[in-house]
Amino acid sequence: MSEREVKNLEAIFDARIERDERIEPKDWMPEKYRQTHIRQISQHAHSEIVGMLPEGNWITRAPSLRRKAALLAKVQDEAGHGLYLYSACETLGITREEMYEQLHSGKAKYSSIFNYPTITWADIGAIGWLVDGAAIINQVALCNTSYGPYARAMVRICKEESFHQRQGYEIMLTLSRGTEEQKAMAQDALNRWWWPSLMMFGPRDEASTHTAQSMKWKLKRKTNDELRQQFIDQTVPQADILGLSVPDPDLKFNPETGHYDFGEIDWKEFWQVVKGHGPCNKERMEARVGAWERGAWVRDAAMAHAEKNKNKTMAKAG
Ligand code: FAQ
Repeated sequence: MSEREVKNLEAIFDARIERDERIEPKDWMPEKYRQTHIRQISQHAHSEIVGMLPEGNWITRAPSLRRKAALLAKVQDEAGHGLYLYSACETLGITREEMYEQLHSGKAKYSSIFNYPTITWADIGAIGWLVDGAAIINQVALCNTSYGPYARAMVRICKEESFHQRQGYEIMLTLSRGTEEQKAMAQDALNRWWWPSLMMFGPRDEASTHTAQSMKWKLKRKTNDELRQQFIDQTVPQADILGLSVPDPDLKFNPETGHYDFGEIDWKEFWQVVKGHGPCNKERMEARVGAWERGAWVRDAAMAHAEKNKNKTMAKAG
């Protein structure tokens, strides 16, 4: 294709973005748009399946049958979200195997939040309330993203995430209205999950590599800082209802801006976790790589079965 032809296609593409038209898999798109989407969607998919691990840790120890059933369903939903997202990403021309390889080799990232341990049952409440709460705020904006398959996956995922958030909040409510020990356990979980939840939204806008371009392409509809502020404004009143205190001495409602001012995030900790040195990075990767290796015989058997069926069908067709 000549340079002029590419320029023309780019102009048509930019105009479609400007008109808020959805870009679909067979449409022409700039290579950088495709690559940026592969990066973000695959990292999002990896986050869903790695995100199953901290909660999976509590399925056998949930305090009642009702809690166990709800947690099991939630973790299964996360596997489903991973599958929608891997499928959406495959429409951009990358295979599932390539994506897994990138996760296992450390080339692709997954959300920093899943590198923290789940020490008590209250952590399951805090994850639902805070981590799913943060995920919804980020993902509601993505329901309107410019790439069709990603936007459609997000609509479905958000419906399920709002159930997850409520089950987490209900655990926190039960604990905070329980015995002194239970309330202390809920407060301890909030203390440990608050700051990592704020980090989920990514670096400050001025330190964000991709935000400016992703906003232009309408991949992102809101910046990292805008979403983080929205999360804080929404979550602090929920903590008040629980009677728990947010572990930030600088947190204060600002009547002039109508938002909460908050303290400095420990960005050194964030980047350490992102670079693989968080409390559970090693354990998470061992679990994922181990599952992939142990599942090899299942994949081989499924492929052999599909091949056998294909041969049978061809023999019948004559
Ligand atoms: N963790 O330039 P930006 C969930 C990286 S789903 C690790 O601002 P971007 C559901 C970033 O990749 C949670 N790395 O990047 C659930 C980039 O590095 P790269 C996941 C991070 O992409 C709940 C570099 O820093 N959600 O929780 C993080 O424009 C409960 C520079 O950053 C999504 O993935 C981080 N937190 O903005 C499941 C949502 N933040 O790739 C189970 C979709 C940034 O150049 C249980 N993703 N980095 O090497 C997004 O909205 C965006 O990708 C952001 C980051 C906002 C996460």
